[in-house]
Amino acid sequence: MAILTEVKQKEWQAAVNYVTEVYETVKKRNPGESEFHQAVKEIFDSLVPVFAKHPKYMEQSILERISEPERMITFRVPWVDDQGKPQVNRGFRVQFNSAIGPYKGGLRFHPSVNASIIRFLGFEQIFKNSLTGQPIGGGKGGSDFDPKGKSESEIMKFTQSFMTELAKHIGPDLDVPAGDIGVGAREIGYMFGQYKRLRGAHEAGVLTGKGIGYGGSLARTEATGFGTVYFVEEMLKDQGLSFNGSTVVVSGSGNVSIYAIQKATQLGAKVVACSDSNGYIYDKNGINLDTVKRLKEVERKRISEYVTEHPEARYVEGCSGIWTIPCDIALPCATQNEINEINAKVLVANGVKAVGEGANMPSSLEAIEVFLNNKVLFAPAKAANAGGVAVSALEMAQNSMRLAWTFEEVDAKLHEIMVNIYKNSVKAAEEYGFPGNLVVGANIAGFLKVADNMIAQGVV
Ligand code: NDP
Ligand code: 2IT
Repeated sequence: MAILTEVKQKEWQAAVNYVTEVYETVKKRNPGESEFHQAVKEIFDSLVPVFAKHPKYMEQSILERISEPERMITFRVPWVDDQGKPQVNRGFRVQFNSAIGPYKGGLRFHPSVNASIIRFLGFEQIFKNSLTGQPIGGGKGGSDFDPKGKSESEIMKFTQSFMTELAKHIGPDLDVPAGDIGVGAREIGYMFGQYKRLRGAHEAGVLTGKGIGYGGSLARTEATGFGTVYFVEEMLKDQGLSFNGSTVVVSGSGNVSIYAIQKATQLGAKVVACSDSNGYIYDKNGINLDTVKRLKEVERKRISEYVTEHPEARYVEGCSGIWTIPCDIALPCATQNEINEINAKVLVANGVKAVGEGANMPSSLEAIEVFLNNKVLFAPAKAANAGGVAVSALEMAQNSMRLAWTFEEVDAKLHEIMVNIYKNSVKAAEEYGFPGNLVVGANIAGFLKVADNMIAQGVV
């Protein structure tokens, strides 16, 4: 027995050494890319039990291969503003991994976009897409273009110029972009139009999140927010808890937030706060989603405007203060690293029972530690927000079949996918010795499928 333990310790140490070594190489190869390093660290650390049990992945240099994108494209995006002045932005597309399907992942338009952000998002997407059970590889893209304050015509000109270059690198069986921060139905529409014009063909499956009239899927708009709530619902159910009667805080007020608020409310929760990058609103009686939808989806205004229509609510400048509001369930749905260690400690002190990540990497590594150490039920982004890309894959399937499912059909498939992701994450966590730790479980379950299929396809 003592010998067995010693052998196990040796294997564990070999796995730790391997992960540490490859992580150092990743840092050296991608200097200064802190978000990418953070995403890599979280995943690599979770995989130690896998390498300790199955040294074949180390022998196959799987981490070295999986952390280097198959292709990273950067390009100039020139456009002319309304004053007639030429402007230049930088465009990106990372085609990270195609082991289980064509590259798939969103496009982000935000001034903070750089190589680190794109690489972190693309890396996470590999494992998230694997978890969905759909045949999609990992990719991501975007630009440092700031859509805020731009006219309709500037948005169209920029978006067309962006697609003029991107079109050379994408296709329904090659790489299928969709939306993310700053890219919604309007931008997807302009991009699809430009792609169609350049290709001279209506290849519906080249983009997802399209309008319903030209190949979009019903329930794609709702999918990420709904999916996050479906996942958290499963996690709560396992502990005899539910959304019904709970107080919920949702950060952001964009696509993911709005539909997370809608579904949580439908399940009987009271959502008391949401935010944008300037500040947050707090309405103790529950926020009025119709107002938020109109302000954000139609009028494209700031969330501060909410209080002029609802004087009973309060607006507070600065978005991180939202985490000081006592709640049972927190759903960060805005952006990366929006919950730091201090925010996490305050949430715990105020009695938070569950955290569900609708955004990508919204909790810092230290914040995740705080949640796990304090037995907060924690639904990690890769698993919890996979509903968006899952329904994107269903959109691709409908495009290939040239037919359209009803809202109810797509929503039922989404629900089933989220339940399966939850079950598979729980199972992997248990099997590898970390019961209840969904960070470890989701990372391992997502990794194994990709790694096995990379090995099956040889060193490419
Ligand atoms: P939207 O552009 O629709 O909304 C983003 C929201 O987050 C806005 O309220 C925005 O405020 C706020 N926000 C953005 N950047 C910051 C920032 N730096 N600081 C504070 N607040 C910020 O994007 P989505 O809802 O689509 O995306 C939100 C998150 O969900 C992202 O992390 C994205 O990667 C992730 N995600 C999205 C999916 C999708 O299908 N759309 C799928 C899976 C994950 P403001 O208006 O002031 O900028
Ligand atoms: O982060 C994400 O999963 C998305 N932005 C959605 C990607 C997609 O292809 O639907």
